Amino acid sequence: MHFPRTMQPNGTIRIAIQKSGRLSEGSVALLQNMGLSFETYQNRLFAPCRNLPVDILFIRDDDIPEYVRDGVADLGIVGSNVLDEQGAQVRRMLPLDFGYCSLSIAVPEQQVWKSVAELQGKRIATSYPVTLRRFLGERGIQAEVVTLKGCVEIAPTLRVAEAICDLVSSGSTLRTNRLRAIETVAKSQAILIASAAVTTGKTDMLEKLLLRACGVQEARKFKCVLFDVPRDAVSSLEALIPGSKNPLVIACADPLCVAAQVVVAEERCWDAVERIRAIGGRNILVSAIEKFFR
Ligand code: PRT
Ligand code: ZN
Repeated sequence: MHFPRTMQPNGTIRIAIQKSGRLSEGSVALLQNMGLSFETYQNRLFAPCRNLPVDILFIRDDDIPEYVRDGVADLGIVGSNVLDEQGAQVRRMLPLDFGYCSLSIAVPEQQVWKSVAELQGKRIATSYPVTLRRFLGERGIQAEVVTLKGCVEIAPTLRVAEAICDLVSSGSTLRTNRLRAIETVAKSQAILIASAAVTTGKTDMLEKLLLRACGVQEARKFKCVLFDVPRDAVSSLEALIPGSKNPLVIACADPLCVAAQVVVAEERCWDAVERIRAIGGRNILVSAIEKFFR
């Protein structure tokens, strides 16, 4: 695909995201949360941002590493599985906490094989031949890698291969095809990538965008907890709630009570609520954080 130069006035940043697929929604949501304002109508290939010198390119996910490597796009969002397979020379900036899946080796349910070591001399069908060969090589397993573009899961039924190596998320495709995962080759999630060679004149804007992306991602990991607590219990907060160092404490009309605010990791949130209640905390409000810059 060819994007005319006129679409990229000097200094304008280009961000490549998947046009239509599993990463599209998460990618658009991230960019919008970063304050980029652009249209997402169907069949779009290109959208200029209204409020910043940024253009969004909508392309196939497999093309994203190459676009970023060649500097056609400055930033991109792609699964780490694609990066690993292509070995593209790009900078991995930030894991994005969506598009989770694992590249797994699976065998027909009725087979007794329990580990990849038992696949010596067998054929394994995959769309990820580079990653699979590397994995087999590291384990000293001599299996034949059969490269398929898609529909890998039917390879054992068609007797094209004895096993497969494909992406798995819910596992329902494996179950439907009466396959069983026996080994994880790699885990994957969406990643923000950047071009290794940054064009002069773009550095400031790129740094701004990366700061915004980090702020959005960081916010997802934490909750803000606001509550009333007896004044004499405040000193125990720090010991009680990991990460609540230096809590914000505000005086209340009742001199025996204060309002306190702590930021806690999402996974510790329920625990924190119980601990706050245990020291007499009440009116506990737990809210999402939209952006978080440490
Ligand atoms: O057209 P384009 O080339 O852009 O899209 P695509 O069809 O190549 O990609 P797409 O949208 O299927 O996947 C894009 C990226 O999403 C992948 O590169 C992964 O990083 C990520 N991802 C996350 C997945 C899955 N989960 C996933 N489950 N990609 C593919 N799958 C497929 C898998 O290949 C298998 O066919 O879904 C099936 C298994 O899913 P479950 O839920 O049944 O286990
Ligand atoms: Zn693809």
